[in-house]
Amino acid sequence: MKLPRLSLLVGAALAASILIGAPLASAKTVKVTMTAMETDVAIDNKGSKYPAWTFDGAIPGKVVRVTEGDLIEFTLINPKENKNSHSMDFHAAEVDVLKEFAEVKPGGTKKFTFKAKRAGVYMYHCGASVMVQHIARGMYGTIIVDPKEYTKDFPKPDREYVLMQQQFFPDAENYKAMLENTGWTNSLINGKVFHYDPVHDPNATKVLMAKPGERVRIFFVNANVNMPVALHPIAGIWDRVFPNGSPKNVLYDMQTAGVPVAAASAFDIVSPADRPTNVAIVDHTMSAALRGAITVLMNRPDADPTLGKGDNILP
Ligand SMILES: [Cu+2]
Repeated sequence: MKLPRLSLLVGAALAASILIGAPLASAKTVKVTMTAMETDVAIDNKGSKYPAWTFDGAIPGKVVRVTEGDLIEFTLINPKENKNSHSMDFHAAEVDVLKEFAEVKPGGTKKFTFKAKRAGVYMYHCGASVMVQHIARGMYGTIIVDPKEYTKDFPKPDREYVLMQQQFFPDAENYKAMLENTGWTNSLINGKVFHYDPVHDPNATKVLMAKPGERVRIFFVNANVNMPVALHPIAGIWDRVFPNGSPKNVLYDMQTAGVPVAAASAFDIVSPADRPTNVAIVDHTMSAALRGAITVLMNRPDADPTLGKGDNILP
């Protein structure tokens, strides 16, 4: 009689331990594949070409979006037609720089996995030597790790946009100038000079849009190789700033907030609900703003309902 009872107890304990571990079962496995491409891309609204190094042929690379706890299975393909080794450094990963982030020669492929343990917004970039050149030529992107749930302090926004800023060095081969921070002529926002600013560039056709009163969250990533960013919304105030995009880090009522090199933050703006307005999101560092780092956010009742929603966060 005693033995069956014991086995029941053991069985119950096993079931309990499995149940306690249950939340992990909801985490997803997300497969992400990128191909390093050495190719010409347009770096302004006129279509001027530049010999870029890219992930999948675009500056910046695609937005990777996962949820806290997810496992990312990543594959980097470096086609044999390329002349350089490339690599992947996800700032959201806690791994071994010499193993997971190692360089891949042309013709090679590398796979690694990591768990996205900490909610936030992070840069990813190529870390192959000379790293300054691989970033300055365009090998970077954004990975967003969403928290498992939104909260009162970290509410679900009405619209979301990703903005990545980069110092542009027209002499693509001169990595010494990149290291010495000389010779950069422009700031790129999501890969183009004045990408979303028809005020300063008549060739610009895009702006960010929202309806008056909506909460707009800007995931801002500083992909400059040397310069910090002072992000300010002209004619607005950041309702909240979340350094590193973490729900645990909340700053209220900020005019300007700094974003160091290779850092990222989430910036919330809620424009007045009773009138249409335009806001210019700038790196208030004047040498960057007037060289391309200005983005117009139009708040109007007839705002395009698809912009800043779903997959359309990097227009
Ligand atoms: Cu590279």
